[in-house]
Amino acid sequence: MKDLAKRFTENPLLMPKDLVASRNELQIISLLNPGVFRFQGKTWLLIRVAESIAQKEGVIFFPILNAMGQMEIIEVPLNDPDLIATDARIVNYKGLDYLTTVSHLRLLVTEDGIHFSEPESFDTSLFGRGELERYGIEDCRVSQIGDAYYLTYTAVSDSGVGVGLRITRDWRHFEFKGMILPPHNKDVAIFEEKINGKYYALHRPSSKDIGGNYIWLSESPDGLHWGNHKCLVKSRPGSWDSARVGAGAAPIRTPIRTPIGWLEIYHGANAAHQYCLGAFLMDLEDPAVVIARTTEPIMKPLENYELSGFFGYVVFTNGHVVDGDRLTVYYGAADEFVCGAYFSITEILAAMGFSPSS
Ligand code: MAN
Repeated sequence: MKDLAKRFTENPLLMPKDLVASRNELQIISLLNPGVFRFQGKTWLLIRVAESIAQKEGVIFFPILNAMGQMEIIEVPLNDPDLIATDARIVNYKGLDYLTTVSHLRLLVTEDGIHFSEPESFDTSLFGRGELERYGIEDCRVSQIGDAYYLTYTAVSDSGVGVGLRITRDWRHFEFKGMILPPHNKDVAIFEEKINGKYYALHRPSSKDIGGNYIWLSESPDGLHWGNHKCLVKSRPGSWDSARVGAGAAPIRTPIRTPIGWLEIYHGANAAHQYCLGAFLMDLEDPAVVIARTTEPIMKPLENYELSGFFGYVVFTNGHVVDGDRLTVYYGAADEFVCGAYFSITEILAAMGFSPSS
């Protein structure tokens, strides 16, 4: 069965061997989940680079950043009875969770939307900083509000998974705003326009007990302090998004000529950790009102590079570019590659029951 995505024939656009690791002794395991923005007339990606050291047989390593921001490696024999290593992404050792890789963010630029390179005159790597980012920083959304770029990313440490914020105007200097939403939370997409004088953001708190992995909306007077939280979109039992849902990039005011709402592309997964994309539409004046949501995925893993990799059967997006009806989505495939696909916004709206004249 097909989906609504028109994948780039050049996919995968980026794979681990295309970039150089941040340190000699490290190797890049995955390139994935890019934030996307326009700057100086070009399209830029802020991709997640997941690194570890070369694996040896019979031993597992998991890297963490020490207080100086340098990587330290913990090494454990695979047959250690205190080790639970059933997921390629996370291990549990002596009752504590660790990631198998540490991620940083890397800046890339493109002229044609397809070929990317690290811009020479920029410091292209952003690393985790401080105690709450010891396991790395991941999956950054970039929202442009005026001339400011808001970077909201997953900050991981032994204290949990929360959301960090850095703000830049020139991609050379960054204001470090610390953790804006505490654990467990991720997938924060700030709206790129204020609504009735307030900032809005989608986010994804989760509870291990009552509740689930749902998309929430919150508002803020200043883009830093968030409140009036409302639960917006839930996982659906029996569906492709039965286990978790999370926002992609900033909502799109759409269609451009006659706005009917805020369109959000989101990811959903089932209990088997199979990730697809869907969409929902929020009211233009009051985004707490969800007008419509797609039933079937608008994109699902179909190509080899989506079905197998570091963690197979995954398409995940947190970055796109809008040009009229054309939505260019950049996405992580199989948690290992960066890929691109075009969508028609009209077709996504049609999948929710809106025709161009309705
Ligand atoms: C999940 C996955 C991983 C990620 C961790 C921490 O397990 O999304 O890729 O590293 O959460 O954010």
